[in-house]
Amino acid sequence: MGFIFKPVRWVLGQIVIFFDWVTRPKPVERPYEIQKEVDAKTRNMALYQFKLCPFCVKTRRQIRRLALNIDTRDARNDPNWNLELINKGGKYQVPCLKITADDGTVKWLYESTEINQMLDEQFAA
Ligand SMILES: N[C@@H](CCC(=O)N[C@@H](CS)C(=O)NCC(=O)O)C(=O)O
Repeated sequence: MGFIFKPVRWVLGQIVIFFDWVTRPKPVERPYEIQKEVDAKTRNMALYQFKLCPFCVKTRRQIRRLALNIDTRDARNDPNWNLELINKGGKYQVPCLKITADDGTVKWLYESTEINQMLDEQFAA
């Protein structure tokens, strides 16, 4: 039966991606200098994610809506990101936002709702 799940998951994923694309949110517009400050703050963030995961779509939409330039890392297909997420983040679950502070300390923030809330608190206009 396992062989059924993969294609079904793939088809559902494609549908999610399609509706995400059709209804994609419009990014906020900021004055150039303010956007530069925001970019400086998000430079130390990276989103570990899967392309077809609905929770990742939710967080990517938030990133788009807030016009954030956050690096996305494919934790399913890229073995480097996959291993880093498991070994340093602590578990194989996406989305996960890696935040590196100026002093080098790293925080791994799991759960789409928590990530979206944090981004909203920091960057909503
Ligand atoms: N409550 C979590 C759910 C995240 C979740 O279930 N992610 C799935 C992908 S859609 C996952 O990481 N699965 C790990 C795996 O495939 O082994 C959230 O909202 O972020």
